[in-house]
Amino acid sequence: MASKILMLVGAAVAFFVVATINGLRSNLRKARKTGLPYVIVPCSPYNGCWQLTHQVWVFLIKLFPKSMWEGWLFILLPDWGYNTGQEHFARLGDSFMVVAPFSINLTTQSPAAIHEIASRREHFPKATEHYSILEMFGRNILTTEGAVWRFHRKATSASFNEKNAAHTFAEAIHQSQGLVVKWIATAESNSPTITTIEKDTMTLALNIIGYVGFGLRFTWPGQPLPTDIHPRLLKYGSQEPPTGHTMTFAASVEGALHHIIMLLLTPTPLLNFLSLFWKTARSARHSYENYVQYMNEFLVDKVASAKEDAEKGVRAGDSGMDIMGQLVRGRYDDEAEKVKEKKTDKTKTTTTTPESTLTDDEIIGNAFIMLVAGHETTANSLHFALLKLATNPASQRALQADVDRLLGRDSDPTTWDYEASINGMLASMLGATMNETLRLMPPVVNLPKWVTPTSDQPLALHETGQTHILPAGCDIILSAITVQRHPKYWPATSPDDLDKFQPERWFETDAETTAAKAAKNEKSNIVGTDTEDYGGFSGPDTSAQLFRPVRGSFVPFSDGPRSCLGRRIAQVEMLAALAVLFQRYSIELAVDDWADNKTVEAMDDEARREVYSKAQERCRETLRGATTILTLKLHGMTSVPVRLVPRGQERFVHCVDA
Ligand code: HEM
Ligand SMILES: *[C@@H]1O[C@H](CO)[C@@H](O)[C@H](O)[C@H]1NC(C)=O
Ligand SMILES: *[C@@H]1O[C@H](CO)[C@@H](O)[C@H](O)[C@H]1NC(C)=O
Ligand SMILES: CC(=O)N[C@H]1CO[C@H](CO)[C@@H](O)[C@@H]1O
Repeated sequence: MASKILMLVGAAVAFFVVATINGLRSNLRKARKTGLPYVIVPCSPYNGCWQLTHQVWVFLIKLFPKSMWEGWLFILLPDWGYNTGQEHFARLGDSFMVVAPFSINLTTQSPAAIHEIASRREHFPKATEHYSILEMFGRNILTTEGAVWRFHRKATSASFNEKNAAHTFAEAIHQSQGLVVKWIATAESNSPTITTIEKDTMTLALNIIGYVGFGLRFTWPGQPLPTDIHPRLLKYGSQEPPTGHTMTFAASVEGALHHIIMLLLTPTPLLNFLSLFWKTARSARHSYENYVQYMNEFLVDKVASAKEDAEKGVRAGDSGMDIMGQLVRGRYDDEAEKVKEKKTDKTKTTTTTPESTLTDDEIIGNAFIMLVAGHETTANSLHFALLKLATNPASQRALQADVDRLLGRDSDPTTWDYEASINGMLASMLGATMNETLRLMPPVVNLPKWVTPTSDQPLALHETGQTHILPAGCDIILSAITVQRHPKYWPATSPDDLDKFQPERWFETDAETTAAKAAKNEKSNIVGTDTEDYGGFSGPDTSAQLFRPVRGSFVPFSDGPRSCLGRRIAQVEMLAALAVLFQRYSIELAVDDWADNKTVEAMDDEARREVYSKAQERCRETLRGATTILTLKLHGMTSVPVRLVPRGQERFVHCVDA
């Protein structure tokens, strides 16, 4: 018996070894055929086993002489693009193959290749397998490809128009004012030290996405509920758990998103078991169950509202942003149309072919994906933007000057007009700060694509001047995080210049690198480009008067038909929040670790600059420690304490870098 088992194990091991060798050989052949440089690694970095145990292996591997591992080990380390920047690309070139026994990838930071791959959607589909876990509630726009994706994109993109962007602008202003109230004073003191602003930027983004996704008006603790809410929707904005629920809707969304990785990876029975004795699992389950219950009720309520409106002849999209509501109402639009026609007394009825609509699961799936896509991404970007401004006082002051110029220092933010202001805001230090933050710390660091499994695909590369044939089914990683610091495509004054936060670089119009010049004459003549209009904002990406990055070198929202549907919404949110905060306040790093308030009070400017420089250095170092779990952010317990102070009462940012 024992010998039989041994034989079986032996056979399994032998089989595995042979399969590994064969796999490696075959992938190596494919990689060589492309003519690109390649790196061989023992396993895929996304291998679950490696991800769980890599620290042990890395420790063991590093016991060997450096020359044995320095050429490939980096590939297997999380966030190598963020941590090592140009180092490995400088050695290997902008595009190289990664070969493992069971996987083969192209990794590229060539802007032209990024742009081309993102544009040729049918040749290089999105690698949706990486996202399939996000289908827990139903198929949706983010996780599908091909005809199904088109259908989801069409259904959801209807909400992303300029009218709704204006509504979102107003809501973002309102929500940012709630944030200011929270930050500026507590019962004990004014301008208290805020140990971490991340939790609050998450709440801000959640409150806004609650509006964008569901048409809800969430409130900050202590704020009165809005009065113009349909009674049916009251319970979703409630600050106390409504009857039948054990937590508020906002808390359930926050909890479900917070525990998303656990929820995605743990089968329900296991989660239920773990929650018997593990608090985190209990909290995850609790949020999840509440969220699911809310979503089901929501669907029923939205259907009821949609029916009422259809009877009145009101069409979807007439009443502010509400993606889920719009998806539900889409079903009733035909009816609304008929009612309208009757009312206007038309004799001929146009026969509209009813398109098939999304199922309940798909509506709930898309609503969830809007939360996932639009919550943490925006929250992180704002979080980082605020910290960068606190660390760079000169930029902060320039931004305030722009806010004064564009919107007025004493104006009431609730009177700001979207249409009149948004372009100026985008083209000012507000837009530059947003862009510079997204350049340095894009929430989505890599864009996963793959070569269609049905045929090899040619890809012409600028750098080599050659066309390379990529094997069918090959994975592709578009390295957003590194191309955005590529010295060949971004004007730089010193080697580390591109690692610095300098929003002013977005105004350097005469910094004409040859590449930038080329981009201006560039026509999109890529064969296979998917040029259909898939909705979302289609206005110009950058202003002609400003610095314009080479196409493919600035891709925080990706590029091509699969680019971010919420780009305009995200921009509007961030610009509104920055404008509200800096119109009347400054953000300073807290120096509590080096000096107490009394000591600071007694300091002259020189001493203030010195103590502030310690906080600046600490902040830069903390931000270098950001890591990716779904998005790039400060995970774990790290944070940077700051204070929000009324303008004119700054302790540091008025005299640092002055
Ligand atoms: C700073 C904020 C944001 C950033 C940096 C960002 C970035 C991105 C990126 C890089 C993608 C492409 C992902 C891929 O190809 O793998 C994407 C897709 C998407 N984003 Fe955003 N996003 C942001 C905010 C938002 C917001 C606020 C919403 C919704 C209101 C949103 C909705 C979506 C959707 C629906 C997709 C999928 C589009 C498709 O596949 O057709 N995003 N986003
Ligand atoms: C300085 O004062 C603020 C509030 O006014 C307070 O939150 C902070 O903890 C104080 N710092 C120290 C080191 O006492
Ligand atoms: C920032 O980027 C957006 C588009 O991504 C663009 O419209 C805007 O002009 C840019 N702002 C500046 C100051 O470069
Ligand atoms: C970094 C990288 O490229 N990883 C991918 C390589 O390809 C396999 C599948 O063939 C993927 O699972 C990895 O994510």
